Amino acid sequence: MNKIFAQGDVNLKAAAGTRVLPGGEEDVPQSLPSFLLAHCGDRASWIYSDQKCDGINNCGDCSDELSPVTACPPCDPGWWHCSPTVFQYCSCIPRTLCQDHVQHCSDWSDEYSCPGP
Ligand SMILES: [Ca+2]
Ligand SMILES: [Ca+2]
Repeated sequence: MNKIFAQGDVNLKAAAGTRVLPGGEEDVPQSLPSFLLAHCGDRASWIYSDQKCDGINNCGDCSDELSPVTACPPCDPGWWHCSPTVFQYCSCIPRTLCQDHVQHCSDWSDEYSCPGP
């Protein structure tokens, strides 16, 4: 006798708990609608669609924040455009990191040019 497992429900719950890892390492959950998901540049990793262009490096290679995979608008008003020195960001850093006496941009513009939050 063949049993039919309701795998969709199980996968959905597992996926909802895996937002921690940048660019989930596991397979794309088949049970999620494709519009909720976006592939990273290496195609093996994926993120939730709302993680695109949120300023955070979710894919690990910034492909969720930078072209060619993603066309993101310029930094939001609360962000400063520079080349970050920290892995977490891609082309903008939160202005809360400006004027804090710690280098967050490769050209130090967060400390010398950015007016602050
Ligand atoms: Ca992101
Ligand atoms: Ca800083």
